[in-house]
Amino acid sequence: MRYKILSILREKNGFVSGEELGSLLGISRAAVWKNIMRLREEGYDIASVSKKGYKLNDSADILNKNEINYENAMFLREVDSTNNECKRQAEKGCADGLLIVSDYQTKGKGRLGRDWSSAPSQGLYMSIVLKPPISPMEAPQLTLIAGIATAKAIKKITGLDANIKWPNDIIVNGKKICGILTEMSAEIERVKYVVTGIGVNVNDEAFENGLKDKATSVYIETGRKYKRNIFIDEILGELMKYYKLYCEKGFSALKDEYNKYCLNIGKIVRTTGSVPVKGKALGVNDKGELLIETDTNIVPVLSGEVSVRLKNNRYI
Ligand code: BTX
Repeated sequence: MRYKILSILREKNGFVSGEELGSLLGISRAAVWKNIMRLREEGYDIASVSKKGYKLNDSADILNKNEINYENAMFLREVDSTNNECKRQAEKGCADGLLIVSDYQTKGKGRLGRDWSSAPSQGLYMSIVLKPPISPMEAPQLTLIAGIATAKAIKKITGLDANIKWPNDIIVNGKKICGILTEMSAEIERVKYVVTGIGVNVNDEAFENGLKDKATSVYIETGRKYKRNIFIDEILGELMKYYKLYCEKGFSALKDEYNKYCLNIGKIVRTTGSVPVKGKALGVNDKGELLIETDTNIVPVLSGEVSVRLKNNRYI
């Protein structure tokens, strides 16, 4: 009921009396008031003025199911990590496509046990459970697909020139604005499920010392605060479109799109594995491997890390 009140307030875009709301919805004025109080508790900014009624100030950045165009979603105020929660839900047999969003992560994580700084109500922390018909070797491709979807969404919403540092970082003006972490549960031949987590720095005003030089946010880059639900809708819209194509045709159908955003191309890179490969990055191949042209041959690198040259701590 309260979300019906919300949509009426949005539609009318001005004051609506309690009486009018009550008669439109067939409830008493006292019931209207109760629902208004609940909406306020959820963070909606609703003014009430005697003899005029209620008016919504629709600029609040609120995350809940009602604010996005995606059915299969769970919203949490706080969680250790949305990836962990997705894994718990997947182990309980949740449906393909379950999305989990949290306003805050107490143990947001990156790759290889690293932390993902997840300040309350600032960033977007979302993960999705996917059950693609692929082998475990192919699972890292989901990171690349999420990368294209997110870079494209950031570009579309903000106009920022967002690009991907292979495989999983989205970079704006030389600094990391988003990270993507894919984890999986698999049998020998087949993936049981994949969890792809996306963290976007949206409204963060600053980063603590260790991150100051390498992290940025949409707010820092544009000077504007954004509603995080806009990012959820845009990222999911793109992700589902690319995911469908991927399930039908494989990663080769998305390779060119990825390479459009891949900022490593043409740069000298070095892998950080035990036997480092150094050379010029040529882009990804049909499997999503980064091709590196060394002095002697072209080497495909499947996953892991590549370092790119930094200038003043920024990716160039
Ligand atoms: P990564 O291992 O590539 O990057 C982690 C590194 O990035 C950290 O060691 C730190 O240097 C830097 N870093 C940490 N926090 C931030 C930040 N907020 N902005 C920019 N740089 C940062 C990247 O791993 C994958 C991150 C995925 C995060 C999402 S959030 C939703 C989901 N839940 C979860 O626990 N992880 C994913």
